[in-house]
Amino acid sequence: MVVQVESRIRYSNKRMEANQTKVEANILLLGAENVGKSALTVRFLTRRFIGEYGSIDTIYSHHDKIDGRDICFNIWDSLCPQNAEEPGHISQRQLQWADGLILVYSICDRASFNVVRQQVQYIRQAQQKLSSSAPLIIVGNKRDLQHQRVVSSEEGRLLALSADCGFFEISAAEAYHGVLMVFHELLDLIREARTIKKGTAGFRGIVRSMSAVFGRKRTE
Ligand SMILES: Nc1nc2c(ncn2[C@@H]2O[C@H](COP(=O)(O)OP(=O)(O)OP(=O)(O)O)[C@@H](O)[C@H]2O)c(=O)[nH]1
Ligand SMILES: [Mg+2]
Repeated sequence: MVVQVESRIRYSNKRMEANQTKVEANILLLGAENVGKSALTVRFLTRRFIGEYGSIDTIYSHHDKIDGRDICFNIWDSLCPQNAEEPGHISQRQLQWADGLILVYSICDRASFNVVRQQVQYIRQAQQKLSSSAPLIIVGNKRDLQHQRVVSSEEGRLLALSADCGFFEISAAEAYHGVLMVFHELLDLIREARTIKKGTAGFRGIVRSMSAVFGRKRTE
């Protein structure tokens, strides 16, 4: 079973993207060590759960066709820096690269939930400075380990709501479907964010044209 909370803002942008043939999305996975970032990535790419993944920091490219459109997912499966003082550190390069982010914690690991909380705060502040609107999805993984649960669904959902993020609880070990939903939801949010950005740029263009016209009138 997958628990999901929709992000607050949803617009249908599929028609507006109709003239684009290919969509490319850079997706960054973040979170503490051992929460299942690689398991999620590999599940999405191969539909399989292989158990052990090693610790590697890699960007994978994955081509797909969704609603008749070619999609290229670039997925950065990151490593949490081994820095006890700043476990949630995110580099500027990562933030500038990402069109959308997946923040993963384990429902059995309170410290990993705290890392995600810290990362969400950091990203939202940094995004204000960078004027970035890359969407975020929080994922509580290892849902199959109910007997070891220490973070409730409610806590995850509340954190997501407070920072306007999507939210899912899944088990990368048990099922492919939940993982697929996470990536597809994030793709939808990325496309919506792009549509809004384009709309804002268009509106700014109209304002600029109008001021040019009125400006000229004044000097005539
Ligand atoms: N029970 C269970 N185990 C999982 C799940 N997802 C991942 N694991 C296990 O958790 C461990 C860590 O998974 P990884 O995918 O390597 O975690 P990671 O976040 O990529 O870890 P680092 O790359 O070291 O930061 C592995 O032993 C996985 O088999 C899950 O949904 N349920
Ligand atoms: Mg990993």
